[in-house]
Amino acid sequence: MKRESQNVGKTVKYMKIAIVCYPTFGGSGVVATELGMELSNRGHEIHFITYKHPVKLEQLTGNIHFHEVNVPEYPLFHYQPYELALSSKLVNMVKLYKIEVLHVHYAIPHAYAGYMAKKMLEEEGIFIPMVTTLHGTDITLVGNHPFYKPAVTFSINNSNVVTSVSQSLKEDTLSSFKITKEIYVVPNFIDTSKYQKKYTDCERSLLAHPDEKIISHVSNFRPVKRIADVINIFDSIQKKVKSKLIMVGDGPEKEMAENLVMELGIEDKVVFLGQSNEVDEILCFSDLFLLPSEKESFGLAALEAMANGVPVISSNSGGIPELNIHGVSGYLSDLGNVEEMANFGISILENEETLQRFKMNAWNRAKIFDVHKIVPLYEALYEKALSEKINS
Ligand code: GMT
Repeated sequence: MKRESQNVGKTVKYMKIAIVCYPTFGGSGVVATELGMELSNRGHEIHFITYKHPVKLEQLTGNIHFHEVNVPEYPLFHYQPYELALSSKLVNMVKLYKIEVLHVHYAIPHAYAGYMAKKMLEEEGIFIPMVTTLHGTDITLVGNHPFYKPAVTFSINNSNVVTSVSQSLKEDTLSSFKITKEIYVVPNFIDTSKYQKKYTDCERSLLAHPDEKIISHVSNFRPVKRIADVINIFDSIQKKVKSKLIMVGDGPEKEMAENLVMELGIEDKVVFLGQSNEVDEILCFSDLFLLPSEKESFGLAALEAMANGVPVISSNSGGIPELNIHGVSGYLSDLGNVEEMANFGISILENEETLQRFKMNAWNRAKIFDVHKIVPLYEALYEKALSEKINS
């Protein structure tokens, strides 16, 4: 079936696409889910295949399906074999729904399971191309471990198409692994049309007094996010600019963060909200977003903040400089330079005109990463992967 694509004015074939991802609040799962929803809006049939209903998947429509991967418990197994169950599920679903493209998000173990499914299907004369998207920690942290490296290298090199979410992640991948495939950079994206109204209508008085600024941070509170830096940056800012810190998310560093807040005596100024599906509702109240991460392949949380018109104070790690522009949409500092980050934050917050300028710049920067510009890049890569069947 042929149709006109919404943006690029080029003919795109409707495809049946399986998306394998983590169903959690993590960035890779969010990107995969948003991608599937947008592809379905564009007419494709989408099959999410994972162990739980993806948290961000709002509703299942006629052309969005969810297939749960179950791993039967058996006492002999010290570790339950998820990859085995996933690859078998993929084989069954590809055959049942005549799925044409397999898009796996996060190399471990999805690319590995996808490769096994692809090979099993080949035995039955079915060719299914696999697109692998590298998201960050699958390369920079977990995948780099010698226990995983050979399998990660193999699965990347045996994907039909490989994408990474930033140029920086592409370079990290090429320098840490022996990669023989071309890696295409397809950045994270956001549907900016959802934010247009909220950005101007936001009722910030619900969270703070009119003379207080609101600073926020959203993450999985893992060590890589440098949660102590977030608290210390805020502590310095609040000494100069009356403000509140809203911490959204949950994870291993939360208790440490709560203790640090008590030690600093700023309990009345810091709110821990836990995990939330309403991040935009919180961000739209915010004046500043903090992301001092040690590693960040792209920084989806920062893009979400910018789409809400929130300037970003960040480290210059990984792919963040490809998103946040120094002195325009926020500021970037060397990792751990808490004092400079705080001073940059103060310089934005203490002057209303400056704050408004940075807010507008953040919003304009976010528009570069609009879903309608980025998703056609994935569509083109699916077509490229499919063409390998015709050419082989
Ligand atoms: O940030 C996290 O720790 C979650 C992680 C994930 O794997 O879900 O996010 C990664 O993928 C996101 C989506 O592509 C990127 O925006 C994040 O920068 C990246 N996180 C890291 O590289 C630490």
